[in-house]
Amino acid sequence: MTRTVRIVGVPMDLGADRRGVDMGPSAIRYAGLADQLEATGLTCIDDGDVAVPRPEERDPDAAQPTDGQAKYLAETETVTDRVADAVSDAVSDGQLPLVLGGDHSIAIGSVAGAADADDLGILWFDAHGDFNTPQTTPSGNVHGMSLAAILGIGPFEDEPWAVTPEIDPANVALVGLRDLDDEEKRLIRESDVTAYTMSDVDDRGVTDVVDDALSVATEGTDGVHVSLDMDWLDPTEAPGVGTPVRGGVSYREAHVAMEYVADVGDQLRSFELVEVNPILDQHNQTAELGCELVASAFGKRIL
Ligand code: EXY
Ligand code: MN
Ligand code: MN
Ligand code: MN
Repeated sequence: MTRTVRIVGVPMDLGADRRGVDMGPSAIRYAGLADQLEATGLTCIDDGDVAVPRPEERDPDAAQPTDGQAKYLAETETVTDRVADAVSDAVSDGQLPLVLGGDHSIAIGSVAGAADADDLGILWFDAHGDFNTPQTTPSGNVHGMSLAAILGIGPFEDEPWAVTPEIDPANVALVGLRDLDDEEKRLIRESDVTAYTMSDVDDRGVTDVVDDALSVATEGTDGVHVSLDMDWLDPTEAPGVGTPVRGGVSYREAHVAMEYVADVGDQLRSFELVEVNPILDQHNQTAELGCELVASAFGKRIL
């Protein structure tokens, strides 16, 4: 890959319950992201962080809804617009945007910016479906709704800031599912997305599944957005995540999946690394592993 990588940090934690994921961008940089990318032969520009509304900037009177709603939706809209601008600017400059989270709600902005009025596919690595809506959510956390928001599922169809109309659900693949809510399962089944659970990975092997998932996201599209939620991996490999779930992929399974991503070459439109929460780690190992996986996705090879 010869493209220049544009790093965009998004210290966002309003979409999740546990504090700390706002430190993800710093932890990933501290883990040596720039060195990993340069060792892969890539030039990278670090645009710094998108501004996330600080507590003092928020409307003190805005009562945060209780369960069954979406918390911090106004702030998420602001962050979405800022992320979309940064990502769209990188794409229009012919660069490869690398978005660093921050909780998974930032994907709403990443995808909006990456689509750039083209037909974009999405490959979503995650233990979770992120397919809840404000009506079905058990937590009110937008990081559990971000893919539903992008696709305009349910009440999100009335939130134009959240929806990327260029995304056809038939070009969306989820890989690694193992923790879904009942209503979320129904919404996934009713949609045209392709969902590969960890049972599929067990049955077929990760390379077979990722190969198929990449076909779903690239065939008939102008490019693919890859969203890597670090809770896709097993918590023994990536403990520094806000919503860990046992039974994730191994270190080598994650790397070979990223090597398959690298094989799509210039069809890779944008990439995001999310849900790194360094305060839940022992030695920033989740951020370090995230940097390694990004390098594999951008072409680093063992030999
Ligand atoms: N399904 C649960 C919820 O909607 O609250 C948990 C979601 C976790 C989402 C993480 C980012 O992947
Ligand atoms: Mn520009
Ligand atoms: Mn997620
Ligand atoms: Mn997740």
